[in-house]
Amino acid sequence: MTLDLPLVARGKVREIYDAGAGRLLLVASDRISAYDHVLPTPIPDKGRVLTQLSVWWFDQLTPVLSQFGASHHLISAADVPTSVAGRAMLVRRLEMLPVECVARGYLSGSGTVEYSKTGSIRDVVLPPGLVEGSKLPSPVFTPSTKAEAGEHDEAIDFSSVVSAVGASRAEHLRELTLALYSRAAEIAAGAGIVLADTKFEFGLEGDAVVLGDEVLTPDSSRFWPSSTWSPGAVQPSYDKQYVRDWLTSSGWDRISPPPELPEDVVAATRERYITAYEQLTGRAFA
Ligand code: PZK
Repeated sequence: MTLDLPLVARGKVREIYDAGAGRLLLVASDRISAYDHVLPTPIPDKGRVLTQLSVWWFDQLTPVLSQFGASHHLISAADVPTSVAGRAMLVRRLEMLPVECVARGYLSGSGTVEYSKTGSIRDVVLPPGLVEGSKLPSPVFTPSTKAEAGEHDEAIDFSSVVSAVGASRAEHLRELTLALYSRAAEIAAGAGIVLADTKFEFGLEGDAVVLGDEVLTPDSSRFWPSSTWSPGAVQPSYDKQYVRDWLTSSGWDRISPPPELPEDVVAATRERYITAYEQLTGRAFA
């Protein structure tokens, strides 16, 4: 697949093209990453599932965005080149803000690591006694920098957001991020899924804040099955658990190029993505 459009940016598993007239085309691939590597084996339909999930979330979140005088960047997921049908979004080109807006309702991953050392995530003080997977007393805004290629995002203080975008916009982003997370977590809970945390990226159109990127996919969020949630251990990932378990059992050293996945792991992982989509949206995946 090669689109005859100028490439604007390339991520590990997706690309952005210039679609002209102030628009971009966000294309999701079937590539999957694990342990900071892109695996050589694609997961069929992953790009379509994540794109359709993102489109569904944009629609679900429109009332919350409207309450904040904000909007989202999606123009259409239907009017895209045939070669990327179903896995691309035509979006408005924004002036992206240089912060990742992370909301956490549960303690996990890098949040647990930092909390275990300091009792806080940067300037956000948390109560004592929390463990990996704990539900937080209330959701918190833990912004991060946008890392360079190959680097990890780095947690930043709220004061750094203020320095980057100004005090009133920083407060607006925090309130909007928490409202979007809370609504999404409520919707996910109704479908038997814990939304542990998620990352949003916003841009500007003039002075108006616009929600960009992909939203609330397993690549930007941690989803856990509610049925097995149990704080005190790393929760099984909704989507990548078979992949991680297989890679671990394969003896791969996490440094060398990763091995090809066996077809049963590919099939089970594909089913997990589709089930997540169907469970969340209540729709059959086409
Ligand atoms: C934009 N990214 C991150 C996403 C990548 C990189 N609506 C927009 N306007 C201007 N810029 C962006 C967006 C969006 N979304 C987002 N980089 C630029 C990103 C996907 C793949 F390689």
